[in-house]
Amino acid sequence: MSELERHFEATIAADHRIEPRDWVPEGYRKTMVRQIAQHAHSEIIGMQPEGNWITRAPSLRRKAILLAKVQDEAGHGLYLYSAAETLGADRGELTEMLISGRQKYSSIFNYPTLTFADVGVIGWLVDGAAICNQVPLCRSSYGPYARAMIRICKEESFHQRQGYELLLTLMRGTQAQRDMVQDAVNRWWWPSLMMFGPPDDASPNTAQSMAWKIKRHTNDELRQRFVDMSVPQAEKLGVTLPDPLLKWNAERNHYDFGPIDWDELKRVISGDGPCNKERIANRRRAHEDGEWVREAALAHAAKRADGNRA
Ligand code: FAQ
Repeated sequence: MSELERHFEATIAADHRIEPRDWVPEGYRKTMVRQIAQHAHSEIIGMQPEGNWITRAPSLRRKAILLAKVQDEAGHGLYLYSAAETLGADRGELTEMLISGRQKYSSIFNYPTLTFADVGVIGWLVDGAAICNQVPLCRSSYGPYARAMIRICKEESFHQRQGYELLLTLMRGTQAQRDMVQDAVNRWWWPSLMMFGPPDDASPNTAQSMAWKIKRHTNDELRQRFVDMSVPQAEKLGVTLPDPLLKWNAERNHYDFGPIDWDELKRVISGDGPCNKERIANRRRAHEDGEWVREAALAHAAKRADGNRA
């Protein structure tokens, strides 16, 4: 083992952070770029389902909150692309990989937002699942990613509360509003459980990512934590989670839950979810429409560099 490899292994074993200056094995770099890029793409594509409701928010207050939330997602995406750049990735290339379907983003953002209650349920369940998954990533072994997670989790936590508060308000409203919330919960519950990824025995990356301390828990551990956390919140809200097998198991000290449709996850990840084509087409159009801005920024930077040389 070389001196560099020894240093890498010792840093991981001591639970210290790997920094951009450190040598890393190629597999570690690839895994980190893959995860960070997928995460960044998810934040950027994740602006679309809720962005769909900005112009139709029911009040100025709800519009202002939603605008702020969607802007936060953009910030998270840019922050994460910067973290990927510290590993030598090129932001332009990552965007190309996204819009050509060569890199993934979270399955959850391929579902449609049919009513304003979906905005509340995304905040409650989708941001709730994101927090559950990302709080342990604050201790991920790659320093720039772990530090990005601290700020992102703080903002996600605000997002989750706004969603839950929106739902509490709707549940205090008319029967039609309560039905709208229940319908949104019925549609988003199972896709939220799928956000945690395939089950552990079908997750090719978990073992190595745990050994490198990139991931701190397995997909199934985090999914269980999310179910346990969500059941009392659903009770307080007065909605039913759409799973007849959901039941407290005193022996395991956890809720049991019904089987997840893994074929649906596979379909959605491989491009065949309800909104995949629309999401990518929108992202591609935005990228192409922004071409002149990138050109102008490059021309401006070149002029400034020339000016500095003169
Ligand atoms: N969707 O071996 P594993 C947000 C892929 S939150 C799509 O288990 P790994 C906030 C996986 O990449 C959402 N693909 O993989 C927000 C791998 O692909 P590859 C984003 C999935 O990496 C809220 C293959 O399947 N959060 O954006 C999914 O060990 C509201 C095999 O899977 C993150 O990205 C899926 N659900 O574990 C924004 C968190 N699951 O490349 C707007 C960071 C798995 O090998 C509004 N990421 N795949 O072919 C992670 O924690 C991990 O990457 C996992 C997957 C847990 C997602």
